[in-house]
Amino acid sequence: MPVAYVGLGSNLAQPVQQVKTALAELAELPGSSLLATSSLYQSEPMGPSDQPDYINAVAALETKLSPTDLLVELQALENRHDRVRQQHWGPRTLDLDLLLYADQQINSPDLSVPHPGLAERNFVLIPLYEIAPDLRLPDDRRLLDLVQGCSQAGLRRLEASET
Ligand code: ROI
Repeated sequence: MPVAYVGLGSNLAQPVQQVKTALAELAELPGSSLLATSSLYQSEPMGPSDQPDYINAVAALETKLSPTDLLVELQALENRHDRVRQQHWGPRTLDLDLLLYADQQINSPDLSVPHPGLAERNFVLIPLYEIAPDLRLPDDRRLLDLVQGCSQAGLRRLEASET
């Protein structure tokens, strides 16, 4: 079965709780099982800085769902968390990004895989590396090299006692 990686982010309405609940809900998606979840990380906002820090994590799912069907499920899950799209790159209760789907490269109007921001975002790379240290991107770049090239500034792994 294909393995997909999903990035989670929240900076509103009890972000730690949002992310923990969403991880539990990912485990319940149809035709899917949760293989691994990263620690939770606190990260400074990318984009406008007049918003709270984010809580980020990454999950690995084994799934029978196609990339499009998985995207539909992720969007439904976001909406159940009262996701409202306000300003571009503004705060959000829950953001679920389909980061990777097996070794597929997809460029359609509503889905780009790998996620276009993946290689530049330490709050994605570091949690992903925690659960998939040997991963290569579909273009054969090693995750390790991307991690070594990214700054860890503004990113902090939460201790279990903080979650
Ligand atoms: N910044 C951080 N640190 N974490 C996110 O998950 C995140 N998500 C976003 C934008 C607004 C780009 N900034 C973020 O969508």
